[in-house]
Amino acid sequence: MGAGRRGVDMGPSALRLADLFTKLAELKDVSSVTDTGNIHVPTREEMADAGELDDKVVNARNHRPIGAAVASLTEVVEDIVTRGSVPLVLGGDHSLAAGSMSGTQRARVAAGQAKAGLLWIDAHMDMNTPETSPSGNLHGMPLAALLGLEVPGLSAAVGGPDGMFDPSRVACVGIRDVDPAERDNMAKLGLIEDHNVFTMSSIDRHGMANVMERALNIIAPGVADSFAVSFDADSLDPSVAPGVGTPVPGGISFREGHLIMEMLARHGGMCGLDVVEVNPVLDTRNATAKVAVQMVLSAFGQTTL
Ligand code: 4U7
Ligand code: MN
Ligand code: MN
Ligand code: MN
Repeated sequence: MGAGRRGVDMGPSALRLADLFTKLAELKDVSSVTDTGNIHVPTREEMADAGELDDKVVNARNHRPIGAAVASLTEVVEDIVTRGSVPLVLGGDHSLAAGSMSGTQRARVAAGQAKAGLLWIDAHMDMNTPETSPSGNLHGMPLAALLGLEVPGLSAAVGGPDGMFDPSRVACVGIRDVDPAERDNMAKLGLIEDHNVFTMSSIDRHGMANVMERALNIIAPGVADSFAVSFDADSLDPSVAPGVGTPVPGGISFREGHLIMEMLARHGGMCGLDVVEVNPVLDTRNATAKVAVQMVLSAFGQTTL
């Protein structure tokens, strides 16, 4: 309900079909894997029957049902992190990150641990608010909510300062489509190109290895620091990942994607991971889920030798 096109609700099924869980369980660096199943999200049809569809609400469409689903995700993730596990959250549209990322952060704060940094891998900044959004789709707003800007539904799911991230510990990689007024929100929070926002142009100029070294220094400046990762499949080039609702040409290549994940794994500080916006309806033979599975395996330590 947070995206402009339907079908991302089938993303988790597509990832399961691509053998995500059996392959993860076979990795030597992973001690155990549990699929805790789906978060209940009412379908568009169920919402319509109940008279609760609010997709005509201008500039924050379906924020009530989305807010309820994302708030339940916050709780589930908080519980997983509190038990000492690393949550891998499969989407679904990117509005879910307001819950997955804040749940991880809230659990850390509650346990007296230092806050985590955040790596946002995306073609988009997802820094819109209803005031700046050209579409009114909530999947373009989760990072804004996580950094403290007011977004209906999502801010309540973030749940205040404990669930929020410090903008100085946020880095974005793969960016190539930012809305004009969204730039004002970025500037307000100190998100600056080539400092903590690595556009495709930054990657072209400096190379992915250099960009990721700098990103890691921002999200985890200290040796013992942890970071959470929100991976939007549309960060990848549409030739590699065609099954997404908002494809943008000129994206991250298959090898660059792997390099990102391998560098994160080598660092060792990843405390949570989202894989979002996989839409099998728009895909070719589940190619996007398959490549996303490869990314996840690299993030959890898979190497060639
Ligand atoms: B995604 C967009 F206008 N910026 O807000 C918007 F271009 O989670 C796209 O990154 C948002 O896939 C894309 O609707 C959200 C648009
Ligand atoms: Mn996104
Ligand atoms: Mn995106
Ligand atoms: Mn998208």
